[in-house]
Amino acid sequence: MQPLNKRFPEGFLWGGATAANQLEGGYNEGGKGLSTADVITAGTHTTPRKITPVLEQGMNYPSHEAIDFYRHYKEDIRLFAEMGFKVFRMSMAWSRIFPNGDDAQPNEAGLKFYDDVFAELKKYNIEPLVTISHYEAPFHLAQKYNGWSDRRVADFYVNYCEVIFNRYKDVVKYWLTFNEINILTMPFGSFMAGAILPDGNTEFGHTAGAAEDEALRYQALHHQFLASARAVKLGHSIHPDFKIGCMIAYMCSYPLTCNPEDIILAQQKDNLTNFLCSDVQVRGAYPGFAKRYFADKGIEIAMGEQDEQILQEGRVDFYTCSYYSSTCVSADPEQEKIGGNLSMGLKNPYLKASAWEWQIDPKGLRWSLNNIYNRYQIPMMVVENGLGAVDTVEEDGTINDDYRIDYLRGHIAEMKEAVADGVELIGYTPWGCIDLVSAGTGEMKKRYGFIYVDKDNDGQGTLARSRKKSFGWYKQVIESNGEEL
Ligand code: BGP
Repeated sequence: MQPLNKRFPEGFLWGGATAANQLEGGYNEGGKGLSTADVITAGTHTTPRKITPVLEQGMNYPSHEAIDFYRHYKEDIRLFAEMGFKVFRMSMAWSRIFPNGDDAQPNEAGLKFYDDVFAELKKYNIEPLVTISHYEAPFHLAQKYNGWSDRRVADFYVNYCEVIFNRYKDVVKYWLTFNEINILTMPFGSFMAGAILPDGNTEFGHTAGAAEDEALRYQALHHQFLASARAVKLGHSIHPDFKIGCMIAYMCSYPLTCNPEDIILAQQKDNLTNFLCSDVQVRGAYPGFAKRYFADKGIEIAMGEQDEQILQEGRVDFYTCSYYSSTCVSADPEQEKIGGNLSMGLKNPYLKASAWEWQIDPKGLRWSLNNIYNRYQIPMMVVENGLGAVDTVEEDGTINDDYRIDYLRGHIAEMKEAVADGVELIGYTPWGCIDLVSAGTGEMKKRYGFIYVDKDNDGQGTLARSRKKSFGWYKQVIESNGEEL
């Protein structure tokens, strides 16, 4: 027996992750149409965001300027290169390419913008990892078709894919069809992930929670599955070397106790929230527990005759997920009062939480990676992970984000353990490698970056970039391929 080599593999893809609507700005420049993200106002941890179909004067819509990557991309990519990035996860704004989503022709200026971004990445040998749809769609598709609830939106999406696959086939190899596709199963995902307009109540994240809403979300999800599968098949026909993956918000939920009721509940939650989508995207068919759930809830998914075949023929090449925290579940409703209720589940007495109540659990990442890999045995990437925190700029301009270093160090160490366990992990792109707008709250002060951006919650600031302490630390992590943590 060889001694165990506890190291990240050679060629491991170290980098960082972002999304267009949280980063780019230039929301109405270069012929871009309004996207669903562009009509959501800023909020805070305690005040909800609002969806305003007609833009209101004087309102702060964080996506409109974001951190203006639109104009700063050269500077930002230079900083990523300085850290030694091998890969950069970004998304494309669909409405930059098809301003309305259902246009006959793509917008050349939008395509040109990404030509320029990819050329800049190429200069530094940074591999792009492109999310085709990250929490946005052309707003027109929401207004005219009620977003993904309409099957025709899948055709528009596939058309968009065809255009970008052909345009960028020589510069982009890694693609993700939908960001955190499983978020569409949750009430707050309707508009953000599904472009489904809220009925009456325009509070971001709000749906009536009624049974028909759930059925509509699963129908919309089915349309995204079809769109994803068709994109995979099409992508492979356009370039056989394309690697096209799924992306799941992996939510690690432990049973609160060893009561078998809690164990079953945790497993059910793992199945429904984490594995339903990846089973369809990786294995090409709905799992039995999904069919049972639909039957129990009286949900009937309208399926076309070819749909099963489409799903089967469009299986992804690799699996990716976000991982931020873990929670607990209990079959005992009293536990909510006793144990403490976090926004995402029950408190774990062994863990500390971030200022936004996200529990910090590096070991949960090792557990999750093993759990996923045991099921699929295909290459995996962690494409989001990180600590959202308030940073302080010292008088001398330094930002000493040791808490962020601690968080990432712990998670990278556990990824290394997972690699030693046999998990085929090929890359890691921590979230918000440069400070950007929070997807959940619309805030700027919830920062994840190695690079600080001078902008506050009200949208004020110079947008100047500066290196945090974690910048130098991550550079050394990449240089040493994860040996120096
Ligand atoms: C994921 C999203 C990202 C992102 C991240 C952090 O769910 O894919 O877009 O922003 O979470 O969340 P937040 O920005 O709410 O802190």
